[in-house]
Order: sequence, then C-alpha cells, then structure tokens
Amino acid sequence: MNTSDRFRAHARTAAAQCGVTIPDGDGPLTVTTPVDGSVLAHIRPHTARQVDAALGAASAAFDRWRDVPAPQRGRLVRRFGELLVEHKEDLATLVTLEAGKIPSEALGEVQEMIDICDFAVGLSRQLYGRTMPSERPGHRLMETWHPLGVVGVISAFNFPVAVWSWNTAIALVCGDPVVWKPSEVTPLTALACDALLRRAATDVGAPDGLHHVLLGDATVGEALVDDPRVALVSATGSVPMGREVGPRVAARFGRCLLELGGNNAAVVAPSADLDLAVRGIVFAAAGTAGQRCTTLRRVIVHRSIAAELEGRIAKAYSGLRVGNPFDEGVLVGPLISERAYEAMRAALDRAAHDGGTVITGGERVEVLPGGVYVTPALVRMPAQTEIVREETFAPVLYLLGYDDFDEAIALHNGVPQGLSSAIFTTDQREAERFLERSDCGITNVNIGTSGAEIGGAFGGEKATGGGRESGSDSWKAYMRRATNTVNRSDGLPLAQGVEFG
Ligand code: UN1
Repeated sequence: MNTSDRFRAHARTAAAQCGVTIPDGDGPLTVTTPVDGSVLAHIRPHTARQVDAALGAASAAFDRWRDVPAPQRGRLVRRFGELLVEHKEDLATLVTLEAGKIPSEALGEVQEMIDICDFAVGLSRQLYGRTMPSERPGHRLMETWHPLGVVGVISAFNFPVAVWSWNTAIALVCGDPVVWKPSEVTPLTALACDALLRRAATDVGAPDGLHHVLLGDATVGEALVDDPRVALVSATGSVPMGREVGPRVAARFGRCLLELGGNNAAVVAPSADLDLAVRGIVFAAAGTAGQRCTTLRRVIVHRSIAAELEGRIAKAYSGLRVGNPFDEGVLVGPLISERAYEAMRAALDRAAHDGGTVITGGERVEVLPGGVYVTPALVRMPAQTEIVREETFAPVLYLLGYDDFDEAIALHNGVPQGLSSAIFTTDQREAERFLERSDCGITNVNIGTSGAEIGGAFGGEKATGGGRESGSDSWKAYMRRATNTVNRSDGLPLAQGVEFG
C-alpha cells in the first residue's frame, strides 16, 4: 500500500469507528488531505432542497426540545462527551488527515470538545436568571432565560471540530437545535461528529432532528445566513466573510456571533523571563503551522533585549521539525493549501519591500509531493507597515522594537483586529497596565496568545467581530432573556408613581 492509499484507508477506518461509511461513489466534492494532497473521498454536497428540509426538521425539533427541562437536555451532552472520550483517537486521526494538525494538537482539539461537554452539562443546571427588587409593593421583578431557536454554525478548517462543539454543546443545553455548515475541506470530521451526536441522541431518547450537518460551498452558508428560521448564526472565518454575514443577518433582525481574524501580539518587556517567553512565543507562532485564529503574529520587544530575543527565537525555530504530521517528532505540519503558501510568499515579499529582514524560515520544504510544507518565518520589521497589520494565515512572525511602554501599547493596539494578546514581564505594574490597555478579547500574562481554555469566554473586539463563545456566560448568546414582573397584590400601582384615572 502506498502512502496515499494508507491515508485513505486510515480515514475510512476512523470514520467507520464513529459510525460513518464513506461512500465509494464519485460525488463532486473531492476531499483531499493536506498531508500529501491525495484523495480521501468523493462525497455528495447537500442540495438546496436538503438544506431547506434540514432547517424545517430543526425547527420542528425546537418545538419539542424547548420543553425538555435543561438538566435533562444536559444528559444528551453528557452522553455525547462519553462518546468523544471513546472515539478521541478516531476523531483526532480525521483532524490530522483533513486539517494536517500534528496528532498531539489534534488530540488536544478533541479534548477541548470533551471539556466543553463537561462544562455544558454543569451549565444545564445553572442557566440562572436574576431577581431584582421591585419598586412596587407586592410585585416581583425577575429575568428568565428561554431557548432561542435553531442555531446555524459556520466553522473553519483550522479547528474543524472544537469550535463547532463549543457552539453545539452550549446550544443543546440551552434548548436550541443546531444546523452546521463545516469547512468544505473538513467534511469527514464533520460527518463523524454528526454520527456520534446522533448516536448520543438515540441513546438518551432525545427527539429527532436536533442536529444536521450540511456539506457544500458558500451557498449553503448563505442559506443559513438568510433564512429566518435560523435564530442565531455563529460564524468563524475571515474578516471579509464576517463583513458579509453580519449585515445580512442584521437585516432580518437575526442574531449573529462572529469570531473572525486575529493579529495577535506579545509584548516582551525588559524584565521578562526570556526562557519562558521564547517557549511561549514559539508554540504560539509556529504551532498548528501558524493556522490558528490565536496564532502569534507579532512580537513587540523592548529594544534593549531585541537582539537577544531574536537570536533565541531563531535558534528555537532552527530546531523545529517540519514534516508529515504522522511522523514522530514533527512539530509543524503542512499548510492547508497552495493558496495559503502563495499568501505567505506574498506577505514575505511585501515585508521585504517595506524594509523587513527575514531572519529565518519562509522556505518551501519537500516532504511529500502534493503537500505544502514551509519553515516558519521570523521577520524583523523597521515599522508596523500595512502588511504587518494584515492577518496572513500562515507561520509568519514579525518582530518590532519599542522604547517605552506607551509605544508598545500603541503598536499592540494599532491593528484592525482584536482577538488575543500577551505580555511577558515580571513587573506586576506593567502586567496590570497591559491587562487594562490591551484592546483584545483575550489578554494574557506570561503565556502565549494561543491555547485558551474552554472555561473562559472566547472571542475578540474590533474586526474580530465582538462575539463570545465557549465558557463563562457566553451561553447567554444562545438564549433569549425575558424580564418578568409579577403582581401578587390586589392593587395596581404603576411604576414611576404614575397616576392614571
Ligand atoms: C481558532 O483558531 O479558531 O485558543 C480557535 C486556542 C484554541 C482555539 C482556537 N483553544 O488557540
């Protein structure tokens, strides 16, 4: 069996374990692996009629699911979490095959799914509303939270399962069915997740139609965006995608939760523990081959330690093994496509044009024909030019110098995006100041920008779109709030002391 046949067989086995039979047929959607570009499957995208039917079925399921008490809804998510534990390796294999992540990161992604299931199960008993003192005698004022409706999830290739699970686990305990449009390049992992969730639904006797996966191109996503039966569109992707989705959903007064691009930076202050900083920087910048929303794209370093930090990062980069993600010791797998490499090349050319110096990396490496492999690039920049302010979804890390803290903050915040940020310092005042002044949704001290835990709210400001998913009180986006006033007195006093007749 050659390598390509092995990958295909590998995909079939992993999918079959999760309950999905990959058809032998010749559907028009060709699924390839970025590991060597070979074909894993040919599948059939959903038709417009099937999309419509799925939305109809999800709406019908909503009517039943909303009446199931939330703690009982939690049982479905608990069972799903158990199945994820059982099939962790199978799903991780599919993630490596379709997205190219190294197995440790693919397993981490499935762990993130298991974690959010645990969180959502607990949450199913904690969908708290508040009571407020009423200004009127014999009255009760309170907030109650109710299921919202069908949630449409549009997810990206780079976290093909975790981001969907953040949305789905929370939506389900909140009483909302889910219709999912995964990335076109990761349909097999999506089918496997769908099969496991359906099995969980059968095991606990949940109603039919709570979850649908819809495969296809952007037209499927557009159907979710424009359909009034979708109460909330939760979309992860590029800023241009969000710019389209946001106004279209708003035009029909639907709700939107956007998780768009990041251009994440770390400030490295003179007092930083450099051993720790280098480790944090290298994982955040080169991990997942630079293809996370949270990937570190800029280091803003105090000029007094810039040369030393640059040397240390370059040294660490030279030890990173780029290669077939299934090979032992490989830390950097393939880019998702040739186009991703072209964007990286174009960014490096523009950086050079702006006076940047490539310290190391940015070179194409022959690993397997058909796979796109590059060495992570480290580029010293004289200033934060236009290209540095853009997100290039590839491993390019720009180094910028600063002299005083305010300048570092200005550089840090001087980009359109606002997802994740970090400072490396041992000066507590500086750390606290950074937490206050970074304009991002995620702000860290002495750890990198990527690898957030599920317990916190995940998302960012500015062009990142403002949405929050996953932990904390992000569940509120998946429910509708009602303010209730109940009068148990036999009078009818009006608020604000108004007299009427
Ligand atoms: C993403 O890249 O879209 O914080 C999500 C992280 C992961 C999630 C990334 N937990 O890097």
